[in-house]
Amino acid sequence: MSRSLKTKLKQKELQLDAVIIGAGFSGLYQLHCLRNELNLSAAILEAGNGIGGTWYWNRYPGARCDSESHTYCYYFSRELLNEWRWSERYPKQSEILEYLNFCAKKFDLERSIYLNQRVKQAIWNEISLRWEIRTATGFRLEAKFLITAVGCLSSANHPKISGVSNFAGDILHTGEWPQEKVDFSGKSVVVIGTGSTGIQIIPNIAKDASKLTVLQRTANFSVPARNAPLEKGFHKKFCTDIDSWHRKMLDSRHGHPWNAETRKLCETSYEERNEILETAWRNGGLRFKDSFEDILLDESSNQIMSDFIRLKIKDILNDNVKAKILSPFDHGFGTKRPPIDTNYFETYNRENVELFDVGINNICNFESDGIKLSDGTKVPADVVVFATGFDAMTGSLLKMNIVGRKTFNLNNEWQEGPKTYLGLGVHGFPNMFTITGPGSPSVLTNMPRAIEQHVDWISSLLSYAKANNVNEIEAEREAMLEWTEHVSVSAKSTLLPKGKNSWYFGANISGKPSVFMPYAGGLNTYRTYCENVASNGYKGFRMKYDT
Ligand code: NA7
Repeated sequence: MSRSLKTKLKQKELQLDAVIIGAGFSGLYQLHCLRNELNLSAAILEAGNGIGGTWYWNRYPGARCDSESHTYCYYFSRELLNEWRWSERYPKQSEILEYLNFCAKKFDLERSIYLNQRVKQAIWNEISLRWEIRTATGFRLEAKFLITAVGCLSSANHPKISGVSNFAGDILHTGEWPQEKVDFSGKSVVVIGTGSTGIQIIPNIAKDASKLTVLQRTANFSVPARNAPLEKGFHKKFCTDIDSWHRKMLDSRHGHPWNAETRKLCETSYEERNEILETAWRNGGLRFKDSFEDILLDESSNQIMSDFIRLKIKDILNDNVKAKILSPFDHGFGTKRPPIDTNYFETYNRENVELFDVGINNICNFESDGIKLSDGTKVPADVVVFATGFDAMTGSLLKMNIVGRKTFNLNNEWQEGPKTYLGLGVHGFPNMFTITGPGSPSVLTNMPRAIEQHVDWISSLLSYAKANNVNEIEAEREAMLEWTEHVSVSAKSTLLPKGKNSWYFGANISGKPSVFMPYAGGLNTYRTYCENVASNGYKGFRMKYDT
C-alpha cells in the first residue's frame, strides 16, 4: 500500500458520514447516491484488488449472468442506459466487470474506493455515536453510518475433505478464481459440485481438458439459456422502450420484465401444456418456470414440470446410467435455485467426461494424485475445481465481527438464524444498513432491481436523517421479530421449503441453522412494505434526534 493511501485513509478517519463495505453493484450505487447526490462524505472499503464484487471474484470459464443483459444493469441513469451497449442476451463475467468499471469512471467513484481493505471488525461506539471500522491491513475509520454491500454469495464454501495437503496438483474455487488464465489443456480435471456454477464451468472445462470427472452429490435441474448475440438494432429499440422495461420489472415479483403466465399447469390439458412447455424450453432462460403461475404453489404442477425436464435429460443423454445419475428426484424444479445452461447435459455425452454420484459413493479423501471414493475408486486429478458454492446471505456479514450497542454481537444475535427488519436493519445495531440482507427478496430476484430499491430507500432515510438532525436509527426489536416471522410464513406459502437441502436454508454449510433466508413475498409487494414504513415516519425504526 502506498504511503499516500495510508495518509488518505488516516485523514478520512474522523470525517466520514458513511462507510460502505463492498464495491459491487450495490456498493457503487450506494456511494454514488450518498456522495454525489446527498453530498455526504462516504467511502467504500473493498477486500478485492478491483471493483466488481461477485463479478470480480467469479471469473471462472463460462461465468455468465442468468438475468438478461438489458435488465441486469442500473436503471437510475437514463444517460448510462443509452450509452452502454450489451453484446449478448446474457452478459458474461468480463462484460459485467467492464460495465461496472465504466460506471465507476462515469460517476467518478474510484477516488472514494479503497481496495485490498478487508473489514475485520466494526464496533458501534455508544459515546461518539459512530461506527469504528478496522481492516485487515490495520486501518481504522470512523463513520456515522455503516452500510454493508457485501453481496449474498460472496463467502466461498470450502468443504473439508481430508488429505488435502497431500494433493500435488492445483486446487481452485470458482468463487475465488485466479486473475490469470488457467490452462486445462492436457490435464485431468475434477469438478466437485453441480449448482449453477458447476453447470456453467463443466462444459467449458470439458472442451479443454484431456479428461474431466464430475463429482456430483445432488442432481440438479437446468433449463437451456439459449444465449446468443443481441440482434443488430436491439439497443436502438431498447432505448425507445426503457420506461416500459423498467415498469415491467418493478411490477413483477422477481424483478425480471415479466410475470408468471396466469394459468395453472395442473388445470391445462396434456396436449396444451406440452406445447407450452416445448415452446418455453425452446425459448430458454428463467422464464421457463413462469410459463405457468403455480409451479411453486402446487405440488402436482411442480411434478409435471419436473417430469418434463427429467424427460429432456433422458433424451439428451446417450447413456442411460449417466441420465439416471443426472436426474433429480430429491427436490422439485425451482425449489432450489434453478440454473440455466449452455450444453450442460450434452457435455456428458463427450468421451472425455466421466460422472460419479458422490451422494452414494462418497468422497473419502485426497491422495497425492487424485481423490479416493468410498468404494475404493481412485479419480486421478491434476487439478481439482471446487464449484461448491457459498456460505450464502450471512457468511460475509458474520465474518466481519460486527458489534453493536451494549453487548450486541451479530454472530450471537444470529446464532439461530438471521433476524432483520425488512432485511435492512438489525435491532442492537444502530445506523447499520444491510443492502440485500437476509429477510429481503435479494437472491429470489434480478439483483440490480433489488439493489436499486434498497439503495434508494437507504438514501432517502439518510437524507431524512441529515435534514432532521437524526443521530441514531435503530430497528425496533418487535418490528424485527414480526418481520422475521413474516419472512418465514411467506416461504411456507410456497413450495420453496420443499427444497430443504438448498443454500436458501443454509443447508450446504455444516452447523448453519436451517432457516429460509430470503423474503419470498415478491419484490413488488416488498417495495410497498418499505414505502409504507417510510411514509409512516419510518415505523419500526427508533430515531434519536440531536437536541
Ligand atoms: P451451489 O448452488 O450451492 O452449488 C454447490 C454445489 O456443490 C452443489 O452441487 C453441492 O451439492 C456441491 N457440494 C457442496 N459441498 C460439497 C461436498 N462437500 N461434496 C460434494 N459436493 C458438494 O453453488 P453455486 O456456486 O453453483 O451457485 C450459487 C449461486 O451463485 C447460484 O444459485 C446463482 O445464484 C449464482 P449439494 O446440492 O449441496 O448436495
